[in-house]
Amino acid sequence: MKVTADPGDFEFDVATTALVIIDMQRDFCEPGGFGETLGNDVSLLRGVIPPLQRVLATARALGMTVVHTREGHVPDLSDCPPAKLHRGSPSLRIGDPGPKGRILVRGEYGHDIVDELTPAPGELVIDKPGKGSFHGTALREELEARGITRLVVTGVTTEVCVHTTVREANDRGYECLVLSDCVGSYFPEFQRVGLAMIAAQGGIFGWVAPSEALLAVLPAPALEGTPS
Ligand code: C5J
Repeated sequence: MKVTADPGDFEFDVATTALVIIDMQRDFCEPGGFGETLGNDVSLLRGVIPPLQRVLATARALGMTVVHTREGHVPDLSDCPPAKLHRGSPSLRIGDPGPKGRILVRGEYGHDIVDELTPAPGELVIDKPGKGSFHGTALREELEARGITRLVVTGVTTEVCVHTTVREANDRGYECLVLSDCVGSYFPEFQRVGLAMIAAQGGIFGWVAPSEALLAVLPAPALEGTPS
């Protein structure tokens, strides 16, 4: 299959491509979490959810490998480098109690994925201590075990965890397609430039396309209640 993308067609097949959904956690997408403690308007990320739901529904119907990631730390914060813990002047720091539980701590309500995109049984959930999805995780081994060579990358935020993951994936030999309307930033300028950087120079890190371009080449999933 070929998706019309920037800087050119992205070729893939369903069996060897994973949908990767990065950090669609309450801590980033809802008030009272990590994103808001840093002074961000979290409502800017909510627009990603509807197109991502459509892509996720299609991926599930086609039996594609689906990977969800979550950024966060173990409760004693032993996997959180002091540099990350003490940086900046957020209203609450990582590990502090907030309205959705301890900020960016595994097992807390705020650390989990938003209701609209709850992982289905059998889907991979990768807990990561850093911005990249490969650093400090078994993601590479999990992908290799499933014969995955290409990634369709979505989630938040475009210029931080999405970018870091695409760069890590690129260095590990994965071909990445980033869906422009399924990734989000708190900063419209970073969204624009972040996407441009991926596809520049002949696709220095990968390809970029809107989700409709991908959905146009995938078989439409059967609608619930529709006779087959
Ligand atoms: C950030 C992320 N922005 N998921 N994390 O700290 O992009």
